[in-house]
Amino acid sequence: MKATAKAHTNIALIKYWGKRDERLILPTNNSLSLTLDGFYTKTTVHFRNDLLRDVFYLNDTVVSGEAYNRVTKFLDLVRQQFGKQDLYADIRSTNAVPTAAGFASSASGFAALAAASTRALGETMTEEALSQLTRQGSGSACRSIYGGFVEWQMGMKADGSDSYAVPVAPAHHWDVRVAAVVLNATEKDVSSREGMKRTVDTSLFYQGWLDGIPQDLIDIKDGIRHRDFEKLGAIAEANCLRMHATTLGAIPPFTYWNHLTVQVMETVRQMRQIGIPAYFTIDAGPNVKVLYLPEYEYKVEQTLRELPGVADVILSRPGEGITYL
Ligand code: FM0
Repeated sequence: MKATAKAHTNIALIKYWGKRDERLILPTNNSLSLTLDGFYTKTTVHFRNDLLRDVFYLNDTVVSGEAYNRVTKFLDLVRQQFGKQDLYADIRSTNAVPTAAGFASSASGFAALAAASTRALGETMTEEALSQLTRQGSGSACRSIYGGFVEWQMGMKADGSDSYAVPVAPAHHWDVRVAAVVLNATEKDVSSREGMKRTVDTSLFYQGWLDGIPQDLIDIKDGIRHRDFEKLGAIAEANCLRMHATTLGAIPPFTYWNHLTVQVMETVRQMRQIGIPAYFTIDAGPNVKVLYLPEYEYKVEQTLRELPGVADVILSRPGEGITYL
């Protein structure tokens, strides 16, 4: 009754930003991401008859509070799905993602937890079913089941049975790199969950965000198919800007950017002006991810590291989907 799985995080190029059902985690739009090899979570789940509650260790430290509650709530779903209501687990996760740096460790975390917990119960699941289950832990996590370029199809059904990720192109299709720029002083005050809810409920710009999605998806998939980096980068950057624009139209308004965020965005634009193809994308926090091609790696990394306020630059390649260890 024990299994270990590894999952990588992913960066959204077309963002998931808003839910139509909060309990089942059903989104208002399709999203598309690239799985990254640089950041991953390894999780061992051991169901044991002698436990009266779940115990969860992250990087060898026992976890309580909100993070613990999200994990046990997710395992409740798993237990319910497979009729194992009274079986509790010892869960050990290690994150090769700087959790405190504001990276979405929830994507790799819930994907690894879903894979390890179902395998520990002896269940073999299709990737589609695993993605559906993972989605209910954290929406963006359902894309981490697959490697490379992945689309989360929002689905139409009220029960969520048609809302899961599908592969678009494997990791080896195209070596697009991502530099994660870690900024100093990144206190995150609005979670993605809270931020997207406020935006859906109140932002005057939300409909505009939704209106842009279908064309973005068509164009970015075309860019991926033809390995057209300028096309991929320009669409990802514009999509990110429109997502962040919705936060400015919310009541009360908010933004995830600080002055260092804007400085990195400006630097990326300047790199393009001198002939370095680089594009940015930003999630629900101030850190910036920069997309580039391998031949520009040295220049991109040096330029970003020289900026004041940059604590670290972590480079990543396309990564693989779930693996069992
Ligand atoms: O990854 O409420 O998955 O598509 O990262 O747990 O379903 O943490 F930029 C924001 C991720 C949102 C875009 O939201 O939310 C993306 C974001 P949950 P998530």
